[in-house]
Amino acid sequence: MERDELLSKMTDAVINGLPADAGELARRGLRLGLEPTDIIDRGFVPGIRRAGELWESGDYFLPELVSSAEAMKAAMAVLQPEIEKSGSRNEGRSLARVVIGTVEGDIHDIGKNLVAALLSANGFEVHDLGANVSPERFLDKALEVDADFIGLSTLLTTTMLSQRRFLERLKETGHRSRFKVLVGGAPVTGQWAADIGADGFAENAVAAVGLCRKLLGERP
Ligand code: B1M
Repeated sequence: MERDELLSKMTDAVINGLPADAGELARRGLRLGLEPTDIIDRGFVPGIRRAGELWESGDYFLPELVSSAEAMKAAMAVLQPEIEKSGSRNEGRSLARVVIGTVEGDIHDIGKNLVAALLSANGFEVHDLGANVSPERFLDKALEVDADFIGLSTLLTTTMLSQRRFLERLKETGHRSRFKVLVGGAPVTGQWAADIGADGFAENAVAAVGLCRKLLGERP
């Protein structure tokens, strides 16, 4: 199968909510020598975005969106370990420690998982707290592992406020200067990051790695 045909089948597998097909197509892409991040960005992400549009326009109901998310996750289960394996591990030393999660009230985790995998592949020690993470858990974990970065992901406009609340909590508890706080997720912008006093915003997983490197004083 040609590369472009394969990528478009990946998109269709997510739109049609077919996890087994998505997993198999991901494996086929790897066998063909495609980069895992390329497979995600050009094959699967267009599918989940389209499913979101169909849901928004009322053509899909929630069960269909859930099936699409399951197909996306099946592909990610194949590709994420490959991303983590592929990276430069900095000869056993981690560049810095990152605590990451999706904020309280939000269960979306596909994009956050991708950011975590890419950071890990690029030599960061990543502590992924999952989704629906309370401000207390973020802070406790960051203190426990002596994190350099705390990454807050959110996909819902309503839960963007949880990012602001976390930064306020850091200030109230006297820990603000101890951690660099990064925010991201589809509705988040650089302006929002500046408004709430975050240290940075990244549009996607590659940019998140660049931003962390930049904040460490390295070349992005
Ligand atoms: Co939901 N959902 N969803 N959903 N969903 C959106 C976000 C939505 C935009 C769909 C729509 O209306 N078109 C909409 C939000 C509207 C809004 O807030 N204005 C929405 C809604 C409303 C909901 C529910 C409330 C629906 C309901 O129950 N009525 C519900 C949420 C419940 C809750 O959380 N409390 C819900 C549920 C779900 C599913 C469970 C079905 C599923 C999630 C499965 C999962 O994640 N485990 C789902 C999905 C799949 C989506 C869409 C279609 C796709 C999200 C995704 O995975 N994208 C989404 C529509 C969309 O975004 N276009 C939608 C692919 C992923 C690779 O991209 O997550 O953007 P993304 O991550 C990128 C960047 O944003 C960035 O890098 C990533 C990789 O490049 N990034 C960071 C992300 N985090 C970062 C952190 C960083 C830096 C960069 O630093 C820390």
